[in-house]
Amino acid sequence: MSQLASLTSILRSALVGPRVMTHALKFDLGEEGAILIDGRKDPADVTNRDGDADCTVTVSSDNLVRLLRGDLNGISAMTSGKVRISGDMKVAMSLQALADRASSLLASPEAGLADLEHQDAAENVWTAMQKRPVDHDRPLPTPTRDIQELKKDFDAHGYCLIADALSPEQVAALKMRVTDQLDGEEEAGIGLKASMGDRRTSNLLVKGDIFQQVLLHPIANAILEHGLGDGFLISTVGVVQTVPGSLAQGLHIDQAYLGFPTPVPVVANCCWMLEDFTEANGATRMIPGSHLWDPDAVAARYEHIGTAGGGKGDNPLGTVPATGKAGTCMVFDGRVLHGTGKNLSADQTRTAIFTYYCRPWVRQFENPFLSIPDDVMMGLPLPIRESLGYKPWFLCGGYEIPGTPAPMDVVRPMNQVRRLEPGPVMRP
Ligand SMILES: O=C(O)CCC(=O)C(=O)O
Ligand SMILES: [Fe+2]
Repeated sequence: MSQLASLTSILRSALVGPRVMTHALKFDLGEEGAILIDGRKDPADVTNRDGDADCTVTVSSDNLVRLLRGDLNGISAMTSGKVRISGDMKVAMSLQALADRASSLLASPEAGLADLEHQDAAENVWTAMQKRPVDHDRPLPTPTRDIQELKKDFDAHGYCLIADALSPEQVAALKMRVTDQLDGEEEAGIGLKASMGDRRTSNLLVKGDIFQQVLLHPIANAILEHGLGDGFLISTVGVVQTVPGSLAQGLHIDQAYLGFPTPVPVVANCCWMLEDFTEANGATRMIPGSHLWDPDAVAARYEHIGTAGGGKGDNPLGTVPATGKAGTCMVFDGRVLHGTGKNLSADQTRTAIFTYYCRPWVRQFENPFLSIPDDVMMGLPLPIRESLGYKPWFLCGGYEIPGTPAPMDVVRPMNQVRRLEPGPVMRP
């Protein structure tokens, strides 16, 4: 919703109740439009018509918000030229009564502006819910860096492949760090071994600054925003390494835990290939287009996570391998059927980092406020901290409603919480 639309609706709500205005007052917001309050009617009519008024207040929409909140003094706003009033000044006097009503709707200084942003966020949800037209005749994805093509692949097939998402140097450094970590966890007896026999680890943000780079990739993030809308969260950052003889994972969808089908993706995953992905070494198996299948058809092919797929951990029938050179990134929709491929090779591994994301109102797999120590958290780049949960989205995720953003320089902003000590009368 635009700021004009938000303000219009706030003023309309503010005028419900006892009458505060008996004339017509217009806010001329310049290029942003106009708000005409016709107080001759009861209840007052609030529209964006640019009609005649007894009094016209020329002001920017930002300053109107400040004026109504009481952050901008009317007299000084007039002397500084932020507000100009023409016509009947007496009508302008009713502005105070209007501000008294509207200020509670605009709440506190941050919340006032945040409310407007929240309404934008709410609007984005519905925009994101609009199903996009899909080209069913589109050939299967091949690696590209063209964002429009990537989006089309993502929409049509449920996945797309970003070519050269990582440089050979980045791939080499990440692979070395990942392998050391997997070996170290195994030696320490804390290695996570999946039933398929592959090697896994997660919570990578505490296992090296080097992992931050994959979370700041502009092309991957553009596709994720296309799929999940703005404000998407990091859910987990992990590794899957197939080893010779490791089995195929059962076909599954990554958002299965939601428990119901969704018309748009609610989670999405990025697979950062640190080695060439081939059919032999266990490239991820995909069923292209299955993100758009009827839920019953998905359920019929769903083979659980683990080795249940095909019984013997063979690559499931009807799947294609998502192959690509080391450095390729596959972004896939949380509704597409897929699974780790079987490693048929005698001597190759297949290593990948998986960065997994969810819409901003979904619970993350790794709870960053439990899984990331404070000092590591404060050392993370701001955009990463925001997408770990520091940035509220709509009314979700602030430290007080309405979505109050946390100050960015502290881990737990307890000193910001408005605490009211119960006095004697409030005590039982
Ligand atoms: O290893 C892969 O190729 C896919 C892993 C995966 O789908 C998962 O763990 O959910
Ligand atoms: Fe998966």
